[in-house]
Amino acid sequence: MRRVISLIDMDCFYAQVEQRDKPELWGQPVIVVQHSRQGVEGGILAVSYEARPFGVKRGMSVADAKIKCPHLNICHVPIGEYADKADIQKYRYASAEVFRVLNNFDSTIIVEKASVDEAFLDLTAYTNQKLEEIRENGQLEEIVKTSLDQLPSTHLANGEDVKENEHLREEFLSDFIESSRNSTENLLLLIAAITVETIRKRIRDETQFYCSAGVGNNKMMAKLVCARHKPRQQTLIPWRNCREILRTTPIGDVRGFGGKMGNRIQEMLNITLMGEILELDIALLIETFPDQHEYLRAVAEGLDDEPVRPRKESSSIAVSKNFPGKMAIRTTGELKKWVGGLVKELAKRLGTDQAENKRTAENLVYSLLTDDGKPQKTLKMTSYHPDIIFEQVWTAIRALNRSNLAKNEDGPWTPPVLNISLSASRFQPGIPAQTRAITEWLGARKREKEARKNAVYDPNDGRADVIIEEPPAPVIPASKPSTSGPKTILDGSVEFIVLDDSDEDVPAPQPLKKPTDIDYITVDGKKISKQALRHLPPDIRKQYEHRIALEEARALKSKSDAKIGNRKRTGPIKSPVQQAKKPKPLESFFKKKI
Ligand code: DCP
Ligand code: MG
Repeated sequence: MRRVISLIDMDCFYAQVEQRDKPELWGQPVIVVQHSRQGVEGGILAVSYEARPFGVKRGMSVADAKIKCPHLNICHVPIGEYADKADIQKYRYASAEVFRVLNNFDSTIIVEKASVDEAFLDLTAYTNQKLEEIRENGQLEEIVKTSLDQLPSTHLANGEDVKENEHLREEFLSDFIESSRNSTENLLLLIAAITVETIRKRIRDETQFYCSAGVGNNKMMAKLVCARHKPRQQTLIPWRNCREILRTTPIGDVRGFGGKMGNRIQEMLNITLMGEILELDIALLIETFPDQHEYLRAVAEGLDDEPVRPRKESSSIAVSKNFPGKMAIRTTGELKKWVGGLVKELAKRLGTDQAENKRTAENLVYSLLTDDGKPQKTLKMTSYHPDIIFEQVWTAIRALNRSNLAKNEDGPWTPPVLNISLSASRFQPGIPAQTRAITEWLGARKREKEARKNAVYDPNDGRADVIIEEPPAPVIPASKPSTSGPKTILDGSVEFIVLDDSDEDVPAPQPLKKPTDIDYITVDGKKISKQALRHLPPDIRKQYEHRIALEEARALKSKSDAKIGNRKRTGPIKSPVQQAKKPKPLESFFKKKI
């Protein structure tokens, strides 16, 4: 049985997001531009359909685009909070709105997120079920008769469709509808096309965004025909028309053949169109592509069995920054600054992802692109704390400097770095206590700042944004809270993080116990319960424990000094400069300004 697959692709997505933000831009030529750096305007990422007839294209310089379309409206991608780079979060949120519609439409439809603005839908089960219902209810004739009216933005891909007018569009569709009386396969596609019209309308109603779609028997054909009648249209490709469409399709237009593979086929076989593969001498095809000749012939016939995989979240979260040409990074200090900014951005995105999707990355891959290769390494992710991620990544990266000169922050970095990428992957369900402790400590600190005056106890387990305000009096729960996760407790002067981990029996915080100095340590001006220590990664915990021991020894010493006065002072008296405390490694670790 052939499958029923659709690809939905948002029209000029970033441009629509900007148009929705500024409604006066609807119907206007709009481009979305990467933010400028060092005064140079960034590249064009999205072009509204109103600007396209002027010849404005993605990748073109803004100056050229303005010459082509003088009344062009230019929108900029916001700059990130941490790194001087684009922040595409608002487009991601817009994308999430679209995916909410898709995921909620019907539970029998499999939705695969293919990119920020593209989704594959497997409608096989849905359309078969619908067809059964239609047959049971004797509605077949009615559906066939009314379907043309239900397909106002649908085109039938038959080769002639690219030059069709409205009259021809209806004629081609009517022929197909007629054929579906005797073909279950076509009837299923017809039901799918009507359903996709409904889904697109729902996306429009709920998000204001327009999109286009392709409907066919597999991912490759659905994707290929989606682009045929953009924007705000959809295209249906019946199985019998696949060969004809591929006959005239440039090889690079087919999904998976836009890169190296497509180029190799064109160069080695001296062809440009997908259909030409079927016209080649088969012996030549086997000789040139001994391992892939069968696959290539199948593609040229329109076959593709790649499943639609239910995928709501991306399988990796990555941040990356290019430093092309003269912008290449050449000093350790600059590299450190960028790695720091990217780590903060990554940590922020990972934190959001963790809260939304209740999952945690296990791996962290860094890579540095240089003219002399692309060193990369996979690290185990021990924490979502940006300082800890930075420490791990920077420790690994700093060893890559090949300069023979001083390797301090002012020193040179060779070879110059053209791109930095950090990617977190291998997501596992859940939030490990260790990660949670640190992430939520940071979250709790942020919330405390906002609600310092009134908040006493966060009953939302550190996970929700809600803080119950104005309780009758400062209350600290006397018994162990039933939910797991850190609790933030304020007694007016001292702020504590008390961790409640389900697999360890943590004594409940005792009401109104006034802390002694050694119940907590101070990091970055905040007092942290020592109970929190055992949730930290072992290496960090060791540093803490060492520091506590030092503090306790120091406290004892100053007590005894106070008793005996300064009589026993030995050694030379230190100057104020010498006396100025050297920052402790741990302190600087947590306070690091990067
Ligand atoms: N995008 C980007 N950089 C690229 C390609 C795309 O930042 N090299 C962003 C901007 C696009 C969005 O992703 O708006 C979706 O990409 P599409 O390829 O789907 O292009 P559009 O949605 O802009 O236009 P179309 O209507 O052709 O799909
Ligand atoms: Mg798009």
